[in-house]
This record gives sequence, structure tokens and C-alpha cells, in this order.
Amino acid sequence: MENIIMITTVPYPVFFQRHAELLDGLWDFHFAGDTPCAIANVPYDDLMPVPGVFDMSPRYIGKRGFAYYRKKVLAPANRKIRLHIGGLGFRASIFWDGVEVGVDDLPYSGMDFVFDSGNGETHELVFEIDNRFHKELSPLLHQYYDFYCYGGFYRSVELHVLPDCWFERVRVTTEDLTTGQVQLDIRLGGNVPETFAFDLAFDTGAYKTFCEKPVNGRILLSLPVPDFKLWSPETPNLHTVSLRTADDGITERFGIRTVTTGEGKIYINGKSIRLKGFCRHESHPQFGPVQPRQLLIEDLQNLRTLGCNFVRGSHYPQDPQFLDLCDQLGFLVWEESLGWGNRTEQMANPSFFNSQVRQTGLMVRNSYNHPCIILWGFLNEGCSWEAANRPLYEALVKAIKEEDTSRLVTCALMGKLQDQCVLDLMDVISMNQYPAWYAYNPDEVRPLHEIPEAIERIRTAIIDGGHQNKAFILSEIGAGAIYGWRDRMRAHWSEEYQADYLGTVLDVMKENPWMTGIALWHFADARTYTSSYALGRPRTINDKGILDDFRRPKLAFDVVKEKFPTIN
Ligand code: ADA
Repeated sequence: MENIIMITTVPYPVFFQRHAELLDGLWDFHFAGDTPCAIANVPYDDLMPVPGVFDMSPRYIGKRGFAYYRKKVLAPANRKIRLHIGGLGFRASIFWDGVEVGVDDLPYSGMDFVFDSGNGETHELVFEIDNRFHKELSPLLHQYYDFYCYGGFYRSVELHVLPDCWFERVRVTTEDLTTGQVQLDIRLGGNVPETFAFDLAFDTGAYKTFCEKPVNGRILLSLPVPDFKLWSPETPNLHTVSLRTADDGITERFGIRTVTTGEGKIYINGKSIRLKGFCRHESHPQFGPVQPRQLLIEDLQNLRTLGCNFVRGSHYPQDPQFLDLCDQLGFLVWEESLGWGNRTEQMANPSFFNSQVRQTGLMVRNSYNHPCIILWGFLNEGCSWEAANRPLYEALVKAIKEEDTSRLVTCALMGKLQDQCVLDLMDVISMNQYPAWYAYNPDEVRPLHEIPEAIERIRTAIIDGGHQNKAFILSEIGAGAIYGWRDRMRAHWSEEYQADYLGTVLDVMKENPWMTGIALWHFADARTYTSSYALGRPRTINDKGILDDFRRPKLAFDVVKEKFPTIN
């Protein structure tokens, strides 16, 4: 059979030769509030789309509690079923024909559940979604986070019917840039035979048959990719590898590239590069975290126009659709697991600690084949200056390195560099700073001079601490601007102040080549908390975006667009 790569609407990996169905569409819906329903007696009285967040729809806006989604699905009797959830929030109990088959308790994470289909061909799939804040049940999300925490399906849901022995994933790791040799780490599931025969093809090449002996369900193969082309930001060449048996098939997409660091720089394929970009929330004023392709394309067009080569996916595992596009368009990505300003009390909580370790390892497994990802991060602005919290940082670095030693590890620190107790764990040092916004001197109207002073203090601390051989990323810096607010005084909240602010930041970056990278905070305005903290967030929006939430450019857009290309 020709090597047919199914062009599906879901991101890679693509499965073929098995029944793989997208369950997106309209589901039966009922919102129950604080009192959960018995699964058999849910009074469905509405419809809701998947993907979609019910708490942004007018009837349920802002509501928190138990929400029930139901869909009738067809699946053959007595087969293994794989349910893939692209990402939801906060948590969901999953029921198949009234029986609980799993709990998805990792917001924004792609998760798989494998279970038996049971008798009959028509089945009832129900999700009981809970979007309430709860320290034990949902330890990864908190009301005080500076981004709104939605309830519903953030990404697509797929249902697969599995063969007796199936392909889980195939991880592809670059081994040699000169020969195009890659390592294939083939992961199998189900009843794995002692000897496993399969066909393998790169790109649209001919299939070749292999017969290997799996060890613990894994097969490692090192093979050169025929007619290989390297992946880089300038030449984002991608390859695919397809594996098939008589009753299953998988196509993974990958890029042949290396990312390394040394002497204070980051190298792609041995060539040093400076990272110029933005932090980006998955957020839209009407659809929340659900991202139609149109939005993804528009955001990446804007980033390209701004002269960016880099995106920090803040502050959670990213939509694989977005990562696929970054692969194709040659953007470099920092992907991080979910965390925001977590303090010692949370880090000591076993439920939080374990959820952090689980979601961080899962993020790496899910995103492993994206060449765009060069940095793994976690615990944004966590309490990294108290030694008591070091064990969690050590556990997260371990969770990453156990899955992937081909990329760099960092995390966005806050506070003073001198106070940190985790720098030795980081391949790259990253810090968030907001001089002249959360200004040091409240008596000044436009304290822009604080920007070069703050960056010079960081430089001094790096040298004094002996860290000058580590690359440094200014992982956040920015100022708020209310879209449409123009002010002759060019003071806080005006578009003018933000334009002057970011212009100053990029002038400083241009004069300081030791700054390996920058991620301005942030790309587009995004809804945030609706608590008392909101007094610092007009309209409950984090409006430090260079575009507003509808992607309308502010004055600063043209300033950054002019300056980024001059920084090399
Ligand atoms: C922090 C945080 C961001 C955002 C920013 C701000 O650095 O990491 O998510 O909250 O501050 O706007 O103050």
C-alpha cells in the first residue's frame, strides 16, 4: 500500500490502519453546580461543543461546579479502547457505559486512557468536569493565578480502537547532523510478542520490513534518514517516519537538529542564536483557551512580522496544534509545565508535588518529537530562594532528564539572583523582571531609567555568582497598556508608555550581547483573575500584551517590529 499519510485535523502523531475517530462536535450537556449527579441520572438539558469551555458561554459564564458532557459512540465489543484527551480543565472523571474508566486531573495536559469496550457496539461516554478550585483535587490551579482558569475541553478528544499489540509512540532523537542518523525509540502497548515484525518508511520512501525483539515493550533502532535535510529556524525541514503492521500504523513527524549551550550561548546545530520573542497565553476573549486554527495562524503571522524567532508557552503545556505550526514555520519554543507563583506551603503539599512531577514528565513525553521545542521549563516564579523547596526542583529536572537529555532545562525565576538555591540545576538561567512598571520608586511618573539599571544588576549578580558561562534569558519584562488609551503624559497604562518601555528594553538588549534571549511579557492581552487582585488588572485583563485580546496592535507593536530585527 502506498505510504498514505492521513491528513487529519489532529496534530501528530497520526495513527492509521486502526479506527481513529475525532469526537469533536456537539455533546449533550448539563451543569449541576456544587452537587454532583449520579451518572445514570444526569438530566441533560443543553448542548455544548467539544472542544469548548462551558464557563465562557453566556448561560454558564463564570460558574464553577460539576458539568456533565455526554456522547454516544460506536465501538466494537470486547476490544481495547484508547481515549486521547488533548487537554481539559480543571479535572474530569470519565465514564464508559456508566463505569468510571479514568480521572484526568492534569489541566492542559494531553492524556490517554486505555480500557475495554465491553459488550455491545453502542456506548455512552460521559465526562464529569469539575472547574472548582480545590487544593487537593486540583492542586495545579489557583484563584490567585494571573490568568483565568477555565472549565471544559481546551482541546480535541479522540477515540481509537486498538489491535492486540499497538504502537504507543515513536520518539525520534537526532544522533548525527552529518549523516542524518536518528534514534527511533519505538514504544509498544498491549500483548507485545517476543519477536515483533513491522514495516518502516521515512517520508514517502518505500517501506522496509524489520523484525526485532522488544525489551519491556520498547525497540531502539538507529537509522540514517534518506535525503535528509536539517531543521533550523531558517530552514524548518521536517521528516516523517511511518511504522505499520497488518493492523496498526503510526506516523511521527520530526526534525533533525541539535540544541546545545556553552560559553553563555545557545546553539542550534552548532550555530549560536539569540532568542527574540514573547511569552504567549492560550487565551481568547470569547473562546478562552480553545484555539481555532485561524487564531494560531494569525498569532504566528504577527510574531513573524514582529521579527520574533522565539515563543515561551506560558504557563502550561502547549496545544500540539500550535507546536506543529511552530515546527513548520521555524519558531523556537520554551514549553513549561503548569505553575504560577507557587510558594513553600504548596511545594510541601504531596498532592501538588506529585502532580508537578507527573505533568512535567508527561509534557516531555507528549512533545518530544517537536523540533521547535529547545527548552523545558516549570514552576514559573516559584519559591526558588528557599532551600526547603529544592527537592521539588530536583525532582522536576530529574523527571525531564529521564525522558529527554537532548534539550535544555530552565525555569523563570523571580526575586534576586543572589538569593537563588537552584541555579546549579539549570542549563540556562532565566529571570522575570518588571523595573519601571512595578517601579522601585513610586514617586516617579516615568522611571524608564530603572530598566538598564535592573539589567545591569542582573549582569553583576551573574558575574559575582560565577554563572557567566551559563546562557541567560530575560524570561519576562513588560508594561501594561489599555488598548486605545492615548496619553500626552505617556504615563502608566497608556499605549505610549508601553511603547517607550519596550523600546528601552530592546535598546538595552542590543547593547548587551551577553543576554542570550528575551521573552517580552506578553504577546496578547488575556483574561485574568476576578478576585481582589483584579484591582491591578483593569477589566480583569492582563493588558501587558503588545496586542489586545482581539489581536489589535498597540503602539508598541511598531516599536518592537522596528527593533527586534536589529538585534543579532
Ligand atoms: C509575572 C508572571 C506573569 C504575569 C506578570 C505580570 O511575572 O509570571 O504570568 O503575571 O508577572 O503581568 O505581572
